[in-house]
Amino acid sequence: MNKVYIALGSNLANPQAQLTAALQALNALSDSRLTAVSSFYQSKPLGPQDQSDYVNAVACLETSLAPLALLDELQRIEHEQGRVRLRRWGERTLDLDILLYADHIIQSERLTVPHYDMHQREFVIIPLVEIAPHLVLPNGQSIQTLAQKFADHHMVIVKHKNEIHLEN
Ligand code: ROI
Repeated sequence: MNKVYIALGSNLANPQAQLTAALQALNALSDSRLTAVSSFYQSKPLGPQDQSDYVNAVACLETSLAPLALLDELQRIEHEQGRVRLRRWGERTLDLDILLYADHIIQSERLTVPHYDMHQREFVIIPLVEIAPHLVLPNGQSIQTLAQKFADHHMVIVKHKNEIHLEN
């Protein structure tokens, strides 16, 4: 089994419900099990400001799916939840990004892991440190060090992780 961290984001069509449905779908993947889910954070958009705030979270999935097989599944879930993406850096119903896949470094046409911009994004790093406070990235950087940069973030928790319940 491989430990994989997945970022979830939505700012259309009831974002909290989008994330909950996506977590349910991740939990139902074959040869996979969700082992941790962060709180849901409301965050200001990165990109054009004339769009709604996002709801973001990070989940840990233990899976034996290979990276591209997992990517196929994430894209299937995005499409099954009626993914719309209206413009580049714009609003979307659901984004599922592989942040980390075990300690693998992947640079292929379809997939870059670790996620190319994760260390710059408070809506990724803060939920990640919540569920994996001892994590070290493949380049040796600790999540604690990365999180220090966002110590004064202004995101609000809209659903606490203890309130997130998934069915089997
Ligand atoms: N901004 C926030 N706050 N959260 C996201 O998940 C998000 N996703 C995106 C862009 C448009 C870059 N901005 C975002 O894809």
